[in-house]
Amino acid sequence: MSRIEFPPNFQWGAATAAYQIEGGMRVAGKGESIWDRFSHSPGRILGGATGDIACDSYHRFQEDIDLLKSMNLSSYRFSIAWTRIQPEGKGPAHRSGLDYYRRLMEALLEAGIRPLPTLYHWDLPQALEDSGGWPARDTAGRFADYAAITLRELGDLASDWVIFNEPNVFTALGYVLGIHAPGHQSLEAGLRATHTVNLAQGEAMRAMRSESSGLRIGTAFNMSPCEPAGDREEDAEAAERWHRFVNLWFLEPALHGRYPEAFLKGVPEETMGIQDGDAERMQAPLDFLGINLYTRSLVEEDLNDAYGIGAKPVEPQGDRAGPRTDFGWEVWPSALRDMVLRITRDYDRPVIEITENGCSYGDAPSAGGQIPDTRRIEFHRGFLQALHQAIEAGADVRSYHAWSLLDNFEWAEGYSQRFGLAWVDFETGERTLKDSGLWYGQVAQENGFEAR
Ligand code: IFM
Repeated sequence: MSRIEFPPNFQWGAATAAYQIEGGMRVAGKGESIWDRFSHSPGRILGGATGDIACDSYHRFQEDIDLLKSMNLSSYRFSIAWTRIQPEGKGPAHRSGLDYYRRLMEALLEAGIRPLPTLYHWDLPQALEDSGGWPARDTAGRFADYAAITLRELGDLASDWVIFNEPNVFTALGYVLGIHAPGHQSLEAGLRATHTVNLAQGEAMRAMRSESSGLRIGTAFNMSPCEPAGDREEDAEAAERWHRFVNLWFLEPALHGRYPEAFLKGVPEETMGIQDGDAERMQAPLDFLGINLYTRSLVEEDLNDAYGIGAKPVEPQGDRAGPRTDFGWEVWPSALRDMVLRITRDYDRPVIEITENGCSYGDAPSAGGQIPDTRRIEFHRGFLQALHQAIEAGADVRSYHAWSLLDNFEWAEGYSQRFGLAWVDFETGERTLKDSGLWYGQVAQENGFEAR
């Protein structure tokens, strides 16, 4: 057995998001978000679940911090609900919303834990959706105003900030596929949304920097290494185009002010509403790249795909396939190594933070109250081992955040998918560390573990 040792000062953390854990939907003047509206619309969420109460972290955040402490974690990634700061998505800051996040962040600092806030984890104010949502160019300016207000008021409590969570996911699922809020099904709206988000990323970064100095700013990109499904050259080219769309569509504009060549017929500039000067506006020289990674993508050529990318992901089959989580996602640990090394190679060794990685398994408390989620331990062990290989090969990775600290509201799946290191009893709100949480706490304390 050899020991896997992470670099000194490596940060061990866990992640959550406002709508998924906070509850407190009707308290202290909070405005309605697209997820409040969507989850209350019949037939949208499995079992009719909503985030009205969720893990009740709005009232129980000290218990969450106690869990982080008991696992020896030094970083907590959470998100700020825009509608607590600006209930209608514009106008002056709402004092009680700011006070909530101030109390949370002060308590984290008190516990010796880095607060790593995300400005946008999918909960757009409904009032902004009513005036066009992300497909409307104006939303970029509204977002930059919100970013400025938030940094003005809370910038003294955190130096490290994440702008967006998984822009490729919320634009595709919310505007093209319609399975997430706000539930639209329009390719054109989805493409326009991607451009507004890219503009917003640049504008928000400039606004944040003008409010507070010494910030480290990143975005959490949902990434997945794209491998050709077959041996044909066409599949290899399709996998490369898919990589550009899935992994780089929000990264290239930020770092280089341009869109990657993902589409067969070039970037659909007119559909996206690209204007003169946007190349400069989109630029956001990120200080670190957040990577959220769950699985790999196998891709084959499909010249009839709706986007015009000429590619589609396919399910791994037979002996090429890894085991599945309860969500059906393939467990493929080397995906994390491959993705981190590809980004390290192509972007001149950027600073990387793993902002999410985790798995859904439903293991429930045994009669003795213990939660024996051994598959989750194996999942994290495998991915951490792969991440360590990437670091050994030269990647500059500074942190790892398990998704998630708590079982929580898993979007369209309601409460059916449990990703937590801690079990949550949704009747009582009680939290109990699972065996994986106990194991992860030891890894954090020892900054490594014995390899198998
Ligand atoms: O729960 C989500 C999270 O909000 C964003 N990344 C993926 C997680 C699991 O689906």
